[in-house]
Formats: sequence, C-alpha cells, structure tokens
Amino acid sequence: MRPEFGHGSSSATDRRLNALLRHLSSSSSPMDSRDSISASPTSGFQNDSVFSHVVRGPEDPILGVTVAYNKDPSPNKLNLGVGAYRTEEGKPLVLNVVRKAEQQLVNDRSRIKEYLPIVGLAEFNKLSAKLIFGADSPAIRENRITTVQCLSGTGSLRVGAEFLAKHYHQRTIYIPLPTWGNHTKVFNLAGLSVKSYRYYDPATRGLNFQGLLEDLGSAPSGAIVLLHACAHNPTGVDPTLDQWERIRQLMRSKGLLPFFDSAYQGFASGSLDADAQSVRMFVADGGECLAAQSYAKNMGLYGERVGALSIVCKTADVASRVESQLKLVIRPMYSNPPIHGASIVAAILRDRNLYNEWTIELKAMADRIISMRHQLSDALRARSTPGDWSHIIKQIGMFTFTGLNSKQVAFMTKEYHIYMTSDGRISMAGLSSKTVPHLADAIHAAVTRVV
Ligand code: KET
Repeated sequence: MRPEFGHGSSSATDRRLNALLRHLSSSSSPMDSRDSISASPTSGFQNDSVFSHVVRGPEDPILGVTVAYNKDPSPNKLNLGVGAYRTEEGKPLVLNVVRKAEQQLVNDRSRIKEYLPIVGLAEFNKLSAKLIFGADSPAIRENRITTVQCLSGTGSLRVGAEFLAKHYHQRTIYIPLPTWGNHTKVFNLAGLSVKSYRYYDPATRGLNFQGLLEDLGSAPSGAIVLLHACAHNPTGVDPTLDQWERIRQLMRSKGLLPFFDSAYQGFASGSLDADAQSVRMFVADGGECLAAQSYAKNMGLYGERVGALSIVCKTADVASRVESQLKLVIRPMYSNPPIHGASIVAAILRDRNLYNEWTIELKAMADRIISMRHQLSDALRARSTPGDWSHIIKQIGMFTFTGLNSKQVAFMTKEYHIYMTSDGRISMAGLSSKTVPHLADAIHAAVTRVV
C-alpha cells in the first residue's frame, strides 16, 4: 500500500504530497527520485500535468502587438498598435484633471473602501447617462434609462450582450465589417450569434452606405445591430448625420435593436456633444437601445477599467425590471465593480470647473491626433509616395486605416521596427512629430518594394 498523508483530507497540500509520493514510488531508479527531489519539489510533475494537452493560444491581434513591441530591443521601435494616447514625447498621459480629482479623493478622509452596490456608484451612473444622452434628455427625465457601472467598454458590451442573450427574443447581432476585433468574441461568448453588415468600401476608403442599407434591410426583424457611436474602429469612417438619419429610419421601421459602442466620445470631433449625436438621434425618437460607454480613451483611464452600460427602455417600470435582471448578470460575473475609477469620473463630471478643464484637455488630445494626420500626409507627399493618401486626413478618431496589406505591415515591422495591427491600422495617437518621418519612410518603402 502506498503511504497516504492526511487520511481522507482533501487539502491541496495533501493532494500534492500524495502525488509526489506516487511519482517517487513509481520511479525506476533511486537516483532518479533523488534527482527530482533535489532539483525542485515540483519538477517531477511536469510530464503528467492534467493540462499537458493544452495547446498554446494565439496572442490577441491588438494587445499582442504590444507584447511583440516590448520584446524588440531596437531604439527606433514604434508602437502604433493599441489605441492608447501618447504625448509628443511618446509617453502615456495622465490628464491633469484626473490628477486633481485623485488628489481630492486622497484628501477626503471620509472616503472608504466598502463594496459598491452591484450596479456600481449611483452618482457615476447618473452622470454617465447625462454625458452620452445629453443633460436635457427626456428619456433621463422620464426615468426610462437604467445605467450600470461596468468594467470599461468591454465589460459593458459583455454585460449588455449577456442580458440580451437571456432576455431578448432575437439572439443575432449584426456587426460592421470590419469592426473592433474583440466584438465577435465578446458577443459569441455571451451566447449571441454574430453576423456582419457591409460597412467599409476599400475602393473608396469610405462608407459602403448602399451595402449597409441593403444588409440591414435584409436582417431579420428584431435583430440586434452593433453601431460605433463615433470614430469607427478600425476604419475611422463614420456616417454623416443625414446617413445616420437614414439608418435610424430603416432600423426603426424593421424593429432592429441598436446597441451603441461608444469608446471614443470626444475623440472624433473634439466635442463630447457632437460625438454623441448618433446615439441621441436614436433616443430622441422614443425607441429603445443599448449603449456601452468607456472612459479608457477620453479620460485616459485605460487601466482603471471604468465604463457604463445603459439600456434605454419605453417606460420607467420596464427600465427598473431590466435593471433587476442586469444585477443578476453582474453578481455571479464579478459581483460589483471597482470604486476608484468611477469615483474619479464622478468627481470630474460633477464639478463645473473640472468638467471644463477635462473638455479642454480632451480637445487637446483630439487636436494633436489631427495634427499628426496632417504631418503624416505632408511627409508622404514630400516623398512622392505612390497612391492617394487623402484618407489619412479624412478619417477621424484615433486610427488611420492605411490600406497597407499584411505583407507590407510585416515588412515595416521587420525592417523599420514599426508595430501595428496586421489589417494596416495605425494608432495616430502613438505618433509624434519626431516619429512621423520614420513612419513615412517605412510606408514609402513598403508601398514601393512590397506588393
Ligand atoms: N469598443 C471599441 C470600438 C474599442 O475600440 C475598444 C478598445 C473598446 C470597445 C474597449 O475598450 P475598453 O478598454 O474595454 O474600454 N479598443 C482598443 C484597445 C483594445 O483593443 O482593447 C484598440 O482597438 O486598440
């Protein structure tokens, strides 16, 4: 009989010791067992891991770019992958207004670290709804909106999708082609089935409006439609207000349910109100919709994971029942959201001075990105780089969808140490006046040397 530790105890330590004993007693040579003991207490387990069948998963197409960039020792390396704002010095930026709000929080000795309610910080939720739907929104006045604090934009999308999969009669969501790479995974894992609608036309580098109308026109009645509220990622191409109006009419006539992803409010035009126009049009008609908000980009709170999901309903009574079900989605997922980021946002949104300061800093970030567009476009013109590059200036938001193919991207990474997603998207927010010439040289070489 093998010796057993713990006599029926199931503690993890006992199980490990028992496994070790089993391993030792089955070793053929006493030398082997001594070696495995002296090498490391765990090294003997490596070959019989219960996870030995697990295959290595691929890196994320966006966040994996940063992983590759971090491994590159070149002093000239440039990360234009992830959509994260950098200063002219190429450094991450913490907004002044965020520093001020954090100081206020630290100074306030009455602040505690208790759990938030399942739906998060009430004041944050109220102010977030006001930010996206507008201070004078009738839907807010009529209490027809439920807003819950979630883990940034991604978490808001996921909670919204889980709710829809459980409680909405249509489980198909239409996403634009192309779209942010994580959309398909978030919605599939939540239990929705994902289809796409035409959005971008590579020939014109603009919106395929006809294709969009046709695809949404033939979607089954009641289907969910994911819409980028502004600054479409990755294309930087948004519908005009007239086109939004046509989309709204079509969707309402077919009873399609809009689910807005608002990750860049303030980054498209520099104005928080202008960038929420699309959402407000859909709320103004009295119909229902969902909106996922992120403060990652517009307040630079990436790692704080602060965002909100709002569901606009027909009546206050429905909204309150919907909220009760959102709590049942959230509680077993992460129980309740973190307090710090939401407190920063609430401190800024509630105070007129801080709010104004924020809008100025936000506009400065948006303007720096626009100036990068002009500098890159000028640099390509100066090099007589073949092709029409006017889309660099026409597109809006954090990204330029360059039109470079995956071979050209690979070439730029290998020869110039420039990191970007393989679909040719570059984060303009990662550029600076100093790095524009290097990027322009790389693009010029890629389009002239790699087909
Ligand atoms: N929606 C869109 C359209 C989006 O681009 C992002 C992030 C998110 C939601 C989620 O952001 P969150 O940090 O969860 O609030 N996009 C950038 C970062 C990423 O991929 O996570 C990006 O495209 O680079």
